[in-house]
Amino acid sequence: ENGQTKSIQIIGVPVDLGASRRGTDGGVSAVRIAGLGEKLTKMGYTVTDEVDVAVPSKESRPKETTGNMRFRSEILQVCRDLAVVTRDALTKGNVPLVVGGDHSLAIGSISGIADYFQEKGGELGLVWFDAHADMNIPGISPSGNIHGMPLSHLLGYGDKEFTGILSANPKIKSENVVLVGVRDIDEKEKELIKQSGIKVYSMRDIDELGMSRVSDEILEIVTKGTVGFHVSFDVDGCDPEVMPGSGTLVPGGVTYREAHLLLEKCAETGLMTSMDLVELNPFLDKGNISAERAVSLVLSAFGQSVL
Ligand code: 4U7
Ligand code: MN
Ligand code: MN
Ligand code: MN
Repeated sequence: ENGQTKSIQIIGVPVDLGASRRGTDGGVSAVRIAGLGEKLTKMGYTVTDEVDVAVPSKESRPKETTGNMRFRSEILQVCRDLAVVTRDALTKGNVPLVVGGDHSLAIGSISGIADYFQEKGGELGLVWFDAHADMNIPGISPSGNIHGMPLSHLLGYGDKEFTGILSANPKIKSENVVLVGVRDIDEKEKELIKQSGIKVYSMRDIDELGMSRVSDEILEIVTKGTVGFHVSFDVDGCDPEVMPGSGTLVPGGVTYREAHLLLEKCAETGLMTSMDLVELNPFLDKGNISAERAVSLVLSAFGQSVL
């Protein structure tokens, strides 16, 4: 397309410690079996050696059925390791494509990416596609599950060790963040969202304005004053009929076509720096349909078009 081949590094993070339900660790395999690497190569990308971040299994760790931040130390280690991996990928000229795993991993992936650009004096934009806001912090979270807490920590709220991965600075500024697809927010989480000032496009906004206009508005926000933007794509932002293979389904979500449109428009800006694909759970899926659809969506984000 532009003559020069872009290089992508797929980073597997088989973590499910951040969620109550077992099985998101299998999301990494599901996406690979659906042909992610091969299909990106077919599009003309160079896909460099895939790497995995090591994650302990729930069964190998002492039980933690309650608590403010379940499996805190294990997930902190995973996020610290992952941050170094995403930062190094960018240093080597590769676009990090992080495949999970539950959404707790985004604290690590985005910390590494934001740190890389911060070092160069640039701010990172962030599109957070999700049925949930992921703005809980320990003490207000109703579940203690860290997959409900990544966005707050990237904005500098919550546990100091998680906000301080690689550097003490908040990784993302609230003015550079947009949440889209949201339809399930906890009571106290709502207050933190308001306090933070991040822009939220709910399902109602998509209904009223249409995904085309919503996407344009989102992209204006995340590209304004930034070096580019990361897309953190939680598959549960899509409707459960589109993505049955996920653990925290909420009816009334984004359609398959709307999700494609948003991601096609992300690609068109030429400013997407990196992406997470999270919350796939193949044990809840019908065949491997959710992973196959997720791969197709990722291809759109990387510029696949019909013509
Ligand atoms: B996901 C929840 F209470 N808000 O914090 C919580 F409803 O990464 C769900 O978006 C979080 O899938 C969902 O546990 C996290 C709950
Ligand atoms: Mn999420
Ligand atoms: Mn979610
Ligand atoms: Mn989920």
